[in-house]
Amino acid sequence: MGIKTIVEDNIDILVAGAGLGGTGTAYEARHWGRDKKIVIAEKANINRSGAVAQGLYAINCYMGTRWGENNPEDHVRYARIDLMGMVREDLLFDMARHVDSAVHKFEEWGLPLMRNEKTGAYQREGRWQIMIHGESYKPIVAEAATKNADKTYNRVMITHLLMDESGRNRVGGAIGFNVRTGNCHVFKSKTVVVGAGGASNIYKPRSVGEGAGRVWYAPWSSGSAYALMINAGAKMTQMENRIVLARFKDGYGPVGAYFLHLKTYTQNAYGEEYESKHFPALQKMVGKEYLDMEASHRTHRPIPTCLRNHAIIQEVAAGRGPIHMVTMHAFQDPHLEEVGWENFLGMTVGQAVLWAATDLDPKYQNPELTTSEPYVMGSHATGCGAWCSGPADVSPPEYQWGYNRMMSIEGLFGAGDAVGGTPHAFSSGSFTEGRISGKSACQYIDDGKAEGIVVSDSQIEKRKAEIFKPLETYQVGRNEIVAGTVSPSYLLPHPGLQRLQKIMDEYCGGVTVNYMTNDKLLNIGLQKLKIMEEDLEKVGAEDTHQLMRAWELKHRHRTSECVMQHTLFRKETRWPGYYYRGDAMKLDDKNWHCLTVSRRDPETGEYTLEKAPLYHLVGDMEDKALADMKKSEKKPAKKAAKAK
Ligand code: SFD
Ligand code: AMP
Repeated sequence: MGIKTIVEDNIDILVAGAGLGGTGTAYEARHWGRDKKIVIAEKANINRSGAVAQGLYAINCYMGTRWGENNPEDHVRYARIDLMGMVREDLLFDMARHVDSAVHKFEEWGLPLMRNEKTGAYQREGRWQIMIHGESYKPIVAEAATKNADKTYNRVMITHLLMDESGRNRVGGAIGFNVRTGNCHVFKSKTVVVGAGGASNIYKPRSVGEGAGRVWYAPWSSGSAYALMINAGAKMTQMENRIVLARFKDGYGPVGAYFLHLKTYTQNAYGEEYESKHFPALQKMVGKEYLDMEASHRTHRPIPTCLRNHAIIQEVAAGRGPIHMVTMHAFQDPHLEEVGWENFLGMTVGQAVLWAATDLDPKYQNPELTTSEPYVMGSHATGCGAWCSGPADVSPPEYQWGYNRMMSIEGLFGAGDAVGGTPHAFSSGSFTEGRISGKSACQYIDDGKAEGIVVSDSQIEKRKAEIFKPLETYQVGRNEIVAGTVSPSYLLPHPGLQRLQKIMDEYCGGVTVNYMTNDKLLNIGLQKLKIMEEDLEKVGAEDTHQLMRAWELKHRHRTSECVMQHTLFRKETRWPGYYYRGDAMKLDDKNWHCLTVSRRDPETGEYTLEKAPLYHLVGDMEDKALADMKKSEKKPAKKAAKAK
């Protein structure tokens, strides 16, 4: 075929995608595997890749155990409430008990963490979030990873995992191509840790036309983590749990710092509080256990993210939109005004630029909020991802089959968005999961589990032909026409993406249908995705950049199919505000208090779905930290009263 092939052999740990999860893996694997060969394959440049490319203004997962703030159990309870009960408590607990040490490392490596001048503790934004000057967050963690890896391949997109052919359900490496040179890259490895991130742009975004490309999660998050694992036959969990986010309109600026630190609040177009109006009906849908305003008030228990969305969606549908974030009060305080702007300058520059460009000064005008299109990911207020084995000391037998964070395929591990059932990990928790995977992978190799892996040349040649086919399809088809964009014999990646987004939007609960779907729509959608898959055989790529787009599209398509299958399987509306099953509008604990697990057969393409038990390993009682928080909140109030 005339394409240069570069083979990297005898790898112990291959990191496929080095964002926050993958960098954690490379760092930790070196500690436990001084003698191990660690190689990173990264689609972009590790220094500015992934969701944290632009930086962040907060680390959203930090227990603060050192300062007596929270225990890991508290965090499990919090995430469980936020996700309407559906989390892998073993994995969450395991992440939470280690996350603080990752954050302390970040500080050691030079990340500026803000401090509370009075207590010396890290400056809290909210109960779990600490504030950082985080524009350079990604280069800092990237340095730790590259220094510990034997080799970092930038600009190499992994398209497939390679499988062991010795008769075991075991991984043998990965294959892909350099998006600049077009070289084929083969990685023969004893273990692979997938850290290739979540998926944006699989649903039609609100921003189209001139705004296209502006989305909340990174536009380059192409669902590769999911597609690589699904195509290899790994079991997936909670893929129906896509996330919708309340965001500042058009710039997609996050709201956490505003709600939690600036103490801003929302109101409808007429200046009214609207959330409580929707809660009685919502309580009927989900039950008192999941929405109890009185208890929330008493215990400071947050309203789940999806239910807050629900109130916005309902209020706008009732004709009382837009929803505004009331910033005008907070911004009168010069310090809070500075924080408000800096929050975006360090994380979502586009939001600050948009406000400046449209003469919107939040000090004098309350900006609009909206609910975003859905995203598929596993580290924010959502837990899509692979079905992974948990830690031996905590996990019940159904959750534990060997090595921590190993998937249902031997030697295949995951971190961050790739791992299912672990929401609220965010950047720090994803890095921590990467560390856990790196350590486990070393143990797996040291236990002799990776002996005798066979990856034949014919497997590699087959994949290679598949990877580069879009270049050939374009070259041949291009001769049939005068202009390059519309051809009878090929489909280009961008129109293909728009087709996918339209299907997901209309049939699987996107923005144009107000997040509504049902069994009929889902079945039609699945049929359309199947037909689209046939057409994806004819995707054409003009150059290696478009070849990357072609593979991103294929990965997004596979991720979408899995989301659609899961959404059809879970016959209830578990997360109102994320999506609604019109044919099953209530939360149904009797039948669906369970996790969902799927597997796609790589040979036939057929999915098998099953229910997995949902174990509540952490008790329900109100935690000590909450009680302490309530006490400390009362003190300043008394002081303020005295001062007056
Ligand atoms: O405000 C391939 N996130 C936030 N986390 C926080 O801790 N605080 C915040 O303030 C956060 N907020 C936020 C966040 C993200 C974004 C985009 C915004 C705001 C605007 C979330 C975290 O960023 C997120 O949880 C982690 O980054 C997840 O880590 P990980 O490792 O699962 O994903 P990644 O970092 O995106 O990295 C993926 C890497 O894989 C590469 N890649 N490489 C090879 N082959 C392929 N086929 C590949 N496909 C992808 C990518 O290039 C990347 O390097 S707030 O909203 O809450
Ligand atoms: P966001 O900026 O929306 O991505 O959220 C950042 C962090 O703040 C996450 O941990 C969210 O769960 C949390 N958060 C955002 N909004 C609220 C809110 N209204 N109440 C409680 N927590 C919130």
